[in-house]
Amino acid sequence: TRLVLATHNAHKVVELRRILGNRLEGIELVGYDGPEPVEDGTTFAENALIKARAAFAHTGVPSLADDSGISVAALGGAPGIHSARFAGTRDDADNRRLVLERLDGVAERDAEFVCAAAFVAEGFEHVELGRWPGVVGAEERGSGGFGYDPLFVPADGDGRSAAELGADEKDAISHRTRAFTALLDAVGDRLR
Ligand code: ITT
Repeated sequence: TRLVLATHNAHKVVELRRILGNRLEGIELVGYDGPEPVEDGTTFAENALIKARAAFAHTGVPSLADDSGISVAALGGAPGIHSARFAGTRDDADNRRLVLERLDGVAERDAEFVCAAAFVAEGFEHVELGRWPGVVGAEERGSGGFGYDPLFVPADGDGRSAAELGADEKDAISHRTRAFTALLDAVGDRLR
């Protein structure tokens, strides 16, 4: 059996292979380099479904997609679904800098990572959300992970940023793990 990972983000592919690998033995996870749909949904869940539907339409192979980002309470939930292009480009360093700039002098730094995990197959679709609460730190710390990880200090941790965690530590509690674990639990045998 094959499953398409409907993302162009290489960091997500790495994490998804780790997260899904041990749960999907015997299933081949294939990458996706087909057309990218317009992500014009208004929620993480809608955009994840848009991406999974586009990949299924293009490949005919049951498809998984991930739409994710960071929501900062003091910024009214921004960057949220606009996380990938918050600073106008797709540059992660620019995006991080802009978040720190917007939070300059702001004491209330609650944030959460959110991931929507979508599965689309013939006549069937399902989406689950995963959340990872924390705060935006005062500055960037660590070199692991990707995207906003150097800024994000998990609430359930020991003060290290997500980029200071080992891959196994991030996988144990991340929004992506929570979303895809819930998806596999809900969809189960349909993946096979
Ligand atoms: P695809 O749509 O092709 O999957 P993308 O990078 O455009 O790839 P999104 O639209 O879902 O994906 O944007 C997600 C952004 O949120 C991404 O660029 C990261 O900056 C950030 N992000 C998501 N998960 C993250 C994580 O685990 N750690 C740090 N940043 C994350």
